[in-house]
Amino acid sequence: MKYAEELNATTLGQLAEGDLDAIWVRGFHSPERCRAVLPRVVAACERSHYTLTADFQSIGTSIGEAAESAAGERRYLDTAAETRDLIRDVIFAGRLSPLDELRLRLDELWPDGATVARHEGRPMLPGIIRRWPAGGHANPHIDQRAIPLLADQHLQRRIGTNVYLEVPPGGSGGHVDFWGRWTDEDEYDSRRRADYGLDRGALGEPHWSCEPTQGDLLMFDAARVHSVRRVDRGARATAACFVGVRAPGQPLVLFA
Ligand SMILES: O=C(O)CCC(=O)C(=O)O
Repeated sequence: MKYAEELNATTLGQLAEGDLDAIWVRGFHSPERCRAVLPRVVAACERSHYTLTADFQSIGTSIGEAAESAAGERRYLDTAAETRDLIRDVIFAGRLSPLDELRLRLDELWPDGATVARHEGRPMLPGIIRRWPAGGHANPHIDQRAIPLLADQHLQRRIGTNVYLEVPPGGSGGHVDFWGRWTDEDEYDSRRRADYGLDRGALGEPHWSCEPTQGDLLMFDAARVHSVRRVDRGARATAACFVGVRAPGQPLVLFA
């Protein structure tokens, strides 16, 4: 895995082209500002009802849930604005959230700007908050491009994007583990577990493991199999979205 430690026009272009696997920026958001929002993150996550798994919590309805059924897709579009406003107005309470800040930076760095993805004229969700209490994890998976809601975006690459608002104490899990790139999404579907993702036991040792610290930003090619290692102690919370790369001459699109 090749990664850069700075987000700039060059590294963003390399990640979009597949010449880099990840960009890991330490201290993208200050730990103090992360800590300030945690009580509201915990409260919102405790109230959430994520439908895909009990392995972690996720507020609102995510693109992963939208991909599961037509009803999920409708719920996603119907709730996107209220989830966006909850994150902006209640959780970040008037201060710029790290993902809103990232969107500004991407808009400035990418030749054709960056914007929130739209589906049939309706804005998609620009970001989400997830939380892993102790014991939480996420199975190895890729984040697919071939889902109905993304069809009209014609994505060339889907970049997983996470800012770490809370991390477990060092060495207590929560690492992001990476394996190889999976390009055939139909074959991936045929190997999927009944709930989501792949069996970790079938993959062998990860090729790279990232143990982020509070406030870090990690962007990576979501076609690489990745997982969240079990949180042994403490908790882990992220502000997360995807950055979609389209054909040359098109803006980047953000969705969650
Ligand atoms: O929380 C993370 O570090 C990775 C989450 C994840 O699996 C993803 O963004 O697809």
